[in-house]
Amino acid sequence: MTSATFSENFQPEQGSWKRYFSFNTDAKVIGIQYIVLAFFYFLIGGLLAMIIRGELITPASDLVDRSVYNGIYTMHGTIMLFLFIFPVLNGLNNLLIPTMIGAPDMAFPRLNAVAFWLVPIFGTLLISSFFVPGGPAYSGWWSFPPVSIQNPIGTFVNGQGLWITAVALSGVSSIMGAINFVTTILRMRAPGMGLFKMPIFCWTALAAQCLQLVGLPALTGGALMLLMDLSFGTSFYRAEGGGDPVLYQHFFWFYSHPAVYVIILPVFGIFSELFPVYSRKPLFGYVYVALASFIIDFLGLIVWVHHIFPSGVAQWMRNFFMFSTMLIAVPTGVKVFAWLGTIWRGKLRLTTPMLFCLGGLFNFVFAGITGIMLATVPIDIHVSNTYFVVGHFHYVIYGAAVMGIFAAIYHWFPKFTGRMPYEGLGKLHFALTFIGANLNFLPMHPLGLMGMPRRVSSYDPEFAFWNVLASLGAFLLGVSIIPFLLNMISSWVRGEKAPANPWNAIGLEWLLPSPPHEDNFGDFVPTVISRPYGYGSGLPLVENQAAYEQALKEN
Ligand code: HEM
Ligand SMILES: [Cu+2]
Repeated sequence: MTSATFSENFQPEQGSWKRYFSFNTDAKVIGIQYIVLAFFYFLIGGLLAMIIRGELITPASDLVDRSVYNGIYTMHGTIMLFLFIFPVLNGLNNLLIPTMIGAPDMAFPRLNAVAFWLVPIFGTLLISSFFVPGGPAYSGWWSFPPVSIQNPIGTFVNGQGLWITAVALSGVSSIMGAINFVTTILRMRAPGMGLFKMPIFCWTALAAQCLQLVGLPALTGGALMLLMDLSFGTSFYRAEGGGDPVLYQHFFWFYSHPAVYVIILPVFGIFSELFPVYSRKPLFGYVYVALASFIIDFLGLIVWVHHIFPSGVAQWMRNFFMFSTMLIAVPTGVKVFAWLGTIWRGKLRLTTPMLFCLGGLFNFVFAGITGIMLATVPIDIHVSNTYFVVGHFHYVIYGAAVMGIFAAIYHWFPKFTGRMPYEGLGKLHFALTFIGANLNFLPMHPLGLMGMPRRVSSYDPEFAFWNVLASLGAFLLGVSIIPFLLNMISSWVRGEKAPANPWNAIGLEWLLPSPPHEDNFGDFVPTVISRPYGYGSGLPLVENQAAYEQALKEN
């Protein structure tokens, strides 16, 4: 479509909904495919969470069998991480990276589609393990040996085997994605967009995807060795055959600690994009926020042992990993202060996306404090494997990351669907989520300090009070999804038509019609002349900005 004229290129595209069910190589279609599929799995993972919290509302083990319970929390964790959070972020990357940097598509569009279609394949493999003899894997989402290399039913097809295969495939898909995102960001930016004129979301995506490239081979390789131990009787991790079970823990956490930054860095990017828009102020400390992402990367790669303090590691290692973990508070703090500096004395507009950002930031700061507590070896030894840990990471993941993702969805919804989301439903969704998440996950901290272990389906009655609160919070979170789904479906079908730039934001994607044309700017790629976030400065972002805005107005 390179023969379009300037104004044709600025007509919104009318596509058929059928392309969302096809092997399509347009990054915007793939992005939406990822996001919708991820939310399908979110509902399944959420249903399992409801069963977990339903079981835990009373001290007795009365809702599901203990062995079923083990399978349920394992599948909850695995689905939420590998089938919800990573796919949904890849979806945002697909939508935002090419449009934000002025590229027509990803660098390798077919590879991109293949990476996406692997998700329903390994998702089906994983979910089908509910129906194989012996049920799904039950050794937790980390699958530590020796539990994970027991093959009690002795067959090749079993829940644990399916789990490993799915996780390995997820690794393959994410490696494909990472190669694509890194190449796209480094090679396909619009003229004039030097690295320090790039939106922060692209910086954080770049940092996150570099982590994927370093960490995923360890996870994928480690998982394949686990599969061999499980199915072919090798002894990589089998102590009786001379293997070392702790070796697996190193492989696993060498990836899975950085994975938390793969999740949270893009959310930092979202905060950095949205706070300036809804405060009408430039991002405070742009350069420091950008560079802090890579300092977090570096530190994130040398802290993984904090997950295995109690598994028997040398004392010097404990000290080293305790201090390296604590150091991450510095670049993270730089970002938090930059956001506070951005909203400080700004003209705040409390729209749905802004509320999700503020709530997410609040929860993130709380999670940061409990994170420093966990990094301290004596505290960690005390609360490790208790509900304190479950509380901490759900504050990070639900409280901050999922909230940030909702913020992003509301903010960019008009751009990619061409329709406005409903504010009232959005605010209701926010209120239920914020209250539900805090009610659900705050009580897990006193529970952990009191000594309630995780991964149990029954507990001492002294823990009952906080568990009831947590379960009520969980059910509230379950309900919170209803206004969200209602909003997404009804506004997409018959919401008000969205203008090109409904929030008055500055950024290349807002110079495109809503929804953008298949090849984005086509032949009319703008030349970037200033830094992003020039709110209040009056400086144009690109050459001939007025012409772009005029063309948009005429269509
Ligand atoms: C309504 C929302 C949620 C509730 C009520 C909930 C509840 C729980 C509970 C009670 C456990 C502990 C299971 C146990 O140790 O016995 C758990 C584990 C876990 N959750 Fe969630 N969760 C929710 C959402 C999420 C989300 C959004 C994610 C990630 C995106 C997530 C990731 C995990 C992980 C990784 C585990 C560890 C699984 C394991 O122990 O094997 N959860 N969740
Ligand atoms: Cu960690």
